[in-house]
Amino acid sequence: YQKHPHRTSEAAVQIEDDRTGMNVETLRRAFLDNLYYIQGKDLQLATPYDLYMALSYTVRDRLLQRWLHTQEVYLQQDVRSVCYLSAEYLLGRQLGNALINVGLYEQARAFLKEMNLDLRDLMEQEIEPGLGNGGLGRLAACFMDSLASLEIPAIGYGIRYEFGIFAQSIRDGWQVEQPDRWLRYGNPWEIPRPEYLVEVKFGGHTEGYIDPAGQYRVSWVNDRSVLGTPYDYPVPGYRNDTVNTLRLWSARATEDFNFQVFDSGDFARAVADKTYSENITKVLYPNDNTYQGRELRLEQQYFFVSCSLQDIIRRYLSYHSDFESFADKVTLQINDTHPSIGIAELMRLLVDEYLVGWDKAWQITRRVFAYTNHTLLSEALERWPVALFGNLLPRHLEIIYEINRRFLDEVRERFPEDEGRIARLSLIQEGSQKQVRMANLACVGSHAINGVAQLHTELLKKDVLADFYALWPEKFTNVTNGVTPRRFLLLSNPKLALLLSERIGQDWLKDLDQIGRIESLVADPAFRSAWQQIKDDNKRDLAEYILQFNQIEVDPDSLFDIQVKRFHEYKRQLLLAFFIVTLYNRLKRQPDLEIVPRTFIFGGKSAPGYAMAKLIIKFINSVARVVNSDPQVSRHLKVVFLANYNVSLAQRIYPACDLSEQISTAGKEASGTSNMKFALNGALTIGTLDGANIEIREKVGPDNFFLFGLTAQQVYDLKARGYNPRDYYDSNAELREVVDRISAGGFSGGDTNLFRPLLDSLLYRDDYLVFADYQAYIDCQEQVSQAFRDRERWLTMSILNSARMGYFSSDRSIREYSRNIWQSEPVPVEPESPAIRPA
Ligand code: GPQ
Repeated sequence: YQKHPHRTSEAAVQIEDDRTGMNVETLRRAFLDNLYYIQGKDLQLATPYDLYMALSYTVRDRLLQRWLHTQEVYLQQDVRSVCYLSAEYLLGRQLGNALINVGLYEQARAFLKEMNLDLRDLMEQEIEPGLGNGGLGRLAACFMDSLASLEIPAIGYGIRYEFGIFAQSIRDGWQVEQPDRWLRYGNPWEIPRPEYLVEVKFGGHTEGYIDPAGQYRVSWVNDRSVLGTPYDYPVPGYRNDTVNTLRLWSARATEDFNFQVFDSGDFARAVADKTYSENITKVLYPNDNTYQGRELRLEQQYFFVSCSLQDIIRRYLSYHSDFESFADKVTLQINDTHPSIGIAELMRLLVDEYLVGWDKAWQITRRVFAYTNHTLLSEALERWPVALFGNLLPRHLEIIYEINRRFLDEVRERFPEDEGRIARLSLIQEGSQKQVRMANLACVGSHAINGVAQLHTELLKKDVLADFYALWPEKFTNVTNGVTPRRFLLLSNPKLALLLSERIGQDWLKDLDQIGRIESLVADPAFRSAWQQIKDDNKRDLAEYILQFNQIEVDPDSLFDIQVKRFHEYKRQLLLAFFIVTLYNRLKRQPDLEIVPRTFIFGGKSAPGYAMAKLIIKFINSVARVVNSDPQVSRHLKVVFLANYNVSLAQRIYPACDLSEQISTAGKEASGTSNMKFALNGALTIGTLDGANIEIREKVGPDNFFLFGLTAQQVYDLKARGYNPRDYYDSNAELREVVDRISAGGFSGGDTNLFRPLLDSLLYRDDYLVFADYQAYIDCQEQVSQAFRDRERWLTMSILNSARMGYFSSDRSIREYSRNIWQSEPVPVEPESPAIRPA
């Protein structure tokens, strides 16, 4: 008898738990188990989606232990936590990211391969959570990833929109929107927590009363309320044992039916009331960088902020009996002004509900809040009509008036008899329609205010928030944006990631500055040819996608010239379109002209109500049709519009790019973040001195960046002098030729009206200086072509761009927030048995 018989490797596997085990055999068994018991399918019957779900549950099981353990550690150590408040999180697909962060990507690939399944195919099944519009929402998602990867205790709060950003299709060249029913097939990445339900009040009026201690107080007598249910999403750190939480709120009616109405026999109205409450979290407003004063939007903002603050206070009070250490345990970052109503809400909760005195409450509020501004566009600044605001949130309006009264008294003391200044600083904009200025509320109620790139912060100080800067210069800091290298290099460009790791090890994934070590390989022939090969492969992959979805054959050897981002006049997609028409004109004039072959790729959504942006999309598709179908021209040029640009598509596009278009009017793009993702993947940038372009150029070196155009100062001066776009039209023959061809119906089948609004806006206003920058842009594109002709030179520049992008990791951004704004420290979470970390 042998007590320990010889163990086969299979027997050894048995000690692993099927919900936590990390080796290939255990994973395979767990996958089949989940397929059978959750999806109710076996391998024969399973659809690709079933397989995706089974794998997702298998990964989720492995996150859960770490997740619960992390939360336990946070609670036990009573840690200081970062609460990130954002109306948007543009997460992108979860499965690949979770596999990578938890360290199971290779294992999953291996056991699936044994079953003749392809991991990438399963990952493609996931419908991405599109709970954001663009850069602002994506930044929040990168920050959540970095917080967990840096082991910083944090929780993200937001809204669980039932419909995320609309799906875009292109019909006859026009954008058509379809609702994004992303939850239709279930969602393995969320866990509802109905036990943490909270109530949010709306409407009604306020009443004063004297409390038993003889103190005057106010109570809010609301006329309706809505319940918020949290849905928790795990946020795993990269290869550590931290799993933070993203808590998204979903609105529910307080009672299933209004029984009074129900009893009166009006069943339909009773149900309609319920539907009304649940409308609050129905749909994401599809506006980017514009403000639209809709009541439902304010309801959304207040709803999620109130839910979140109540949740934060509940958690805090489970360990504390008063608010003395609240500001030591909690810090609240507001992502733009969308959550800024939180400043009034925290005051209301402290003063009215927890009976903290005003001064004390104000001291706490100002200590916990910090505000990030994301735009310089004045049309994007939120201003709520006082009447609308007071109807929805009567108590908050009173609180804002009181904050304002005290604030303006202070200002008057510091700047006596300066009524202009008072008017500009006031939280209330006077006039025929009084408005609450949310940016002013955010500045007054925060201890820190930051912009998202150096130039942006400087312009905030000099212009948009100049009066606040004069008052409190010490509150202002800059934190330049960053992006996560896990999703935007490792996951999206696996071949390049592998090359890096082979040459410099894997440290770059946790410390992107390490990517600088490839600079010493820039002359290494094997490295160079591997780099080129990978770019070519990635371009071929994208060409295949284009063939499949657009039925356009593009040349993978051509220069891939790409502009993907939301459509907005300030981002100047038109400038690139005008360059294409310029090349078209040259080729029509001189058919034997030898030009560098280019594939122009556009992608991006327009706000459904933004007519000019939609017309620009139509214009680009019209140019595409003419160019691609003209054999004389399409030998050299192709124009492709990729429909429904989203995070998943972005991940395919960045690795395949040669030239990244970052051509906004200087002084308009707060930072930009796709500029970083492109350069990190070895694209060169053609760009203006705007947003983070400036810092990118500084880091990669001016020789490795194609700069053109007016500076922010020159833009300002030109407008101050009086800008007349007509002068440029009159004096520039090629520009005139472009305009005239469009005007004559050259891209609209002879229709001279279709693009009239577009041309008129340029000829008579040109707010974004397309004409003023046209020639500089065309000249700069000529330099691009010259550089691309010299493939060795281009390759060197490509490598140097990636090598010098270390600074633009969102890990660096988060370290700066932690040090300069949050004063928060990492809290490492130790692995808890029986979780076994893979090699
Ligand atoms: N941004 Cl205000 C958005 O994506 N949506 C918005 O509503 C506002 C700003 C962007 C901004 O345009 C980019 O320049 C930034 O890089 C991004 O926020 C993140 O800061």
